[in-house]
Amino acid sequence: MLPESLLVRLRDARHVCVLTGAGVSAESGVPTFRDAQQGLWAQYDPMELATPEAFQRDPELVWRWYRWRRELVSRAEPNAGHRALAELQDLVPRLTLVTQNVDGLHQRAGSQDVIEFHGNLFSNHCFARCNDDHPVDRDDAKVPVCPDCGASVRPGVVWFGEGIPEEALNASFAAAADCDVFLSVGTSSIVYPAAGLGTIAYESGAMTIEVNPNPTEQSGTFTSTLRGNAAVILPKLIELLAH
Ligand code: BV8
Repeated sequence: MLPESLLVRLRDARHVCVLTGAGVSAESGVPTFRDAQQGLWAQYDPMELATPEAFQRDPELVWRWYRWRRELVSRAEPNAGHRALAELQDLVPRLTLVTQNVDGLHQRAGSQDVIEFHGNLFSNHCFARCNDDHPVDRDDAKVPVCPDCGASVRPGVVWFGEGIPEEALNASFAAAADCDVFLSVGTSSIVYPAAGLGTIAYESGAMTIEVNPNPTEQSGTFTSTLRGNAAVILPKLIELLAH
């Protein structure tokens, strides 16, 4: 059951900030980042592939992995958890949705102004960053070549060791510091700086809630935790909030 104190705080909130991770897309059939990879990719550790060094070492391998993920995500549908967060934006005066996910499922569920903290699977850009926009529909089987400078084209995601896009970083930190309620949904709270947002919110006086079927490294730092799946807990939260 959901704590009455959370419903009271949500009803009175002027600004709610939500951080989502791969667990929100789990019920859409998209493996979480630390789930065992499927098929051919079971032999690879995502941490080893999601780096600029991996792309420089073997661009075709990394490009194929992202192409496989794009195809998998294209076949997936947003789930009740994504849809509940899209409804939440109409139930509170201000909602900031920050996602670590690169699958675009929040936007397909109807969420507006999603902050994509780690970029998006369906955008590509020149590896030499000669000009940051390339046709989104470049999904060739082989690594495309930048038409302007001849360097490789790479997926438009933030790899380990790369900085978060400045606008996304600043907007997310500001929202965490300003919100009255912070929901951390479906993330293991391992990857920084995203994993630091909950603490910023808590130290700024917000009520912070972790929604996750499993405990995480940061469970003890939240005001409270709701143990369960996002696609179950979030719709229940919306139902109670809307009535
Ligand atoms: C950076 C895009 C500096 C690619 C990803 C301290 C400060 C700053 C950096 C660091 C730091 N300490 C360490 C670092 C380095 C590193 C880092 O955090 N490493 C970790 C491993 C310790 N951070 C970085 O490199 C970041 N860059 O800070 O660089 C810098 C600054 C300026 C200039 C240059 C450099 C960049 C990190 C971004 C990496 N890119 N993704 C891609 O997707 O291929 S991160 C990747 O992990 C995904 O985006 C994923 O979202 C993210 C986090 O994982 P989760 O989403 O939490 O997923 P996970 O599988 O772990 O957990 C799923 C959870 O869901 C579980 O808890 C499970 O229980 C739960 N769950 C399951 N089912 C459900 C559910 N929950 C609800 N409902 C369900 N049904």
